[in-house]
Amino acid sequence: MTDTRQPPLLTSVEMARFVAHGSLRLDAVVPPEMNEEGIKVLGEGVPGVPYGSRITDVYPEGSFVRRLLEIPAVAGALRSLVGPDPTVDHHFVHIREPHEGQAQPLHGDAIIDVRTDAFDVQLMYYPQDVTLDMGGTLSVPGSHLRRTNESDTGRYQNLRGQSRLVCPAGTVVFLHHGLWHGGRRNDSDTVRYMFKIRFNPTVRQRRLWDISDLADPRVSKELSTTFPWYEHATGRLEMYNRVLLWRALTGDDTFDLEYWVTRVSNRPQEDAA
Ligand SMILES: O=C(O)CCC(=O)C(=O)O
Ligand SMILES: [Fe+2]
Repeated sequence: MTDTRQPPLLTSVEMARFVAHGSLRLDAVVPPEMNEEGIKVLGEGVPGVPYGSRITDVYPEGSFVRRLLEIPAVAGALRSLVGPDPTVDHHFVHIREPHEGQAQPLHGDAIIDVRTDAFDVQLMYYPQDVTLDMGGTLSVPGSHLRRTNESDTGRYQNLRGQSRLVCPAGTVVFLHHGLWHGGRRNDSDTVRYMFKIRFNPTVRQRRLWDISDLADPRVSKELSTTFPWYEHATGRLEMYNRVLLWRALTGDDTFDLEYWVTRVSNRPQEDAA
């Protein structure tokens, strides 16, 4: 039996990597027998659930989705990112038909979302091997804190550093809700399945992961990652916004990279003597 009370939590370095990249990829964490079952379950369709549903209400014990969420690596990542008992915003089976002839435009899954201290995650589960021509999900690393509204980025094609998902069966990817992404065109002969669940946190997203390595210098290194599509100057805004998010996630209001947030928050209130 899987023990979901003590799932392996993310480390601070992994969490910082999520804050920089806007995604976390767990390759082949779902075992082959479950993937076989998953293709069937997704092919039959998974009926929608009301916004704000509890996991225990909509994914009964023993059901396919519940077992997916109980896989230790999946449970640990979910708990580290959004905490215990997140609610289900919505879920959907995304199918890209063979030779369907079109791709989904680049988008973020939020029309208006200006939160700086909280985020939702989207779990994406791929039950089959996804090859380059099968329409894996395209995403733009480091784009999640560049606020745009839903499909306003749809005009952009092929940003430098973008990633077209190619993965082994049983891969689960978690996306920050702001990450720019879109299903690619499926040029293969195979139907591509993906099951998405968006989760809303029900607790403050503070120190929910394994913080024993919080002082590891690799945390700042991860948070300083730049991506090839960033502009020389504006690209630094991403680092600035990561600092704000890292401060919110850790509760450490002194954390900074290169004094950027420290400078910008310097607004002395005392009059000169
Ligand atoms: O089909 C895909 O790969 C992506 C679908 C999508 O954008 C979404 O689930 O929000
Ligand atoms: Fe989407």
